[in-house]
Amino acid sequence: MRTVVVLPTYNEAENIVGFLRAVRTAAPEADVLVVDDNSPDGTATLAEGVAAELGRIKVLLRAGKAGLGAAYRHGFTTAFDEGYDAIVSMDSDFSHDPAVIPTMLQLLDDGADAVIGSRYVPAGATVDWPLRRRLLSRWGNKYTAAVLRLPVSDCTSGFRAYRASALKAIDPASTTAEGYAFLTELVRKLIANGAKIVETPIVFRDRQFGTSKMSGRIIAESMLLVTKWGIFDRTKRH
Ligand SMILES: Nc1nc2c(ncn2[C@@H]2O[C@H](COP(=O)(O)OP(=O)(O)O)[C@@H](O)[C@H]2O)c(=O)[nH]1
Ligand SMILES: [Mg+2]
Repeated sequence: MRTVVVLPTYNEAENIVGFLRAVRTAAPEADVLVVDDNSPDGTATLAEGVAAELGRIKVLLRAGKAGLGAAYRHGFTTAFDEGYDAIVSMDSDFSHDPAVIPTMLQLLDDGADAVIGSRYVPAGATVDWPLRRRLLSRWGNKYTAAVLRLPVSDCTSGFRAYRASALKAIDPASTTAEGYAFLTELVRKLIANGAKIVETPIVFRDRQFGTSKMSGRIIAESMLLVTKWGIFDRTKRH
C-alpha cells in the first residue's frame, strides 16, 4: 500500500523536526505531507529543511490559520490527487506515537476501511492531560456516540488510518466543520456509507513543547454540530 502520513501543523517549531524523524523511523515506507497554516514561528521552513535531508516529505503551505478541518480537507485532496492507497492522519506534537502506524496499516490490510487510534478502548489511555481536558474529551465523546448513535468510542481522535478509496467515497471536501467536529463529521459519514471502522488502543500523551490550539470556540462548534446532526438524524427518521 502506498501510504502518506498527513500532518497538520500550526506553530510546531519545537516539535516538527524531531517528529518528522520519528515518523520516518517508525514508518520508513510512508511519504509525509505537512499541512502548515503559515505558522508565524517558522514551522514550514524547518519542515522543508528535514524534507531536503530525508526526502519523500512535502510541505503544503497554506495562507493562514483556518482550523484543523480546513487543513485536513486540503491535505486529503492532495493525497487523493497523488494516488495514495492509505492515508494516515496524526497530530505533530508527539501526542500520537508514530510507533502505532504499522499496526494501523496492518489493520487496513486485514480489511478495515478506517482505523481509529482510540483512547477509550481497553489498553487505551490519556496521560498528562489536565483533569479538565480529560473530562471534556471523555464526556464529549460519550455525548457524541450517544446522540449520533455511533459505535465508536473515540470520535475526536485525530490519529487514524484510512483506506484512501473509503475516504474518497465520502468526499471529505464536502465537510464543513472547522475544528475537532471535523473528525466526528468524517466518522459519521464513513459509517453512513457502510465503511468498516476498527478502533485500536493508543496512549495519548500531552504535548511537552508548544501550546494547544484548542479553544472555547472549537468546543462550542463541536457540541453544537453534534447536537444539530443528532436532531437532523431523528427528524429524518420520523
Ligand atoms: N494546519 C493547521 N494545523 C492545526 C491547526 N490547529 C491545530 N493544528 C495542528 O493539529 C494538531 C492538534 O492540535 P493541538 O493544538 O495539539 O490540539 P490538542 O492536542 O487537542 O490540544 C497539532 O499538530 C496542531 O499543530 C490549524 O488551524 N491549522
Ligand atoms: Mg496536541
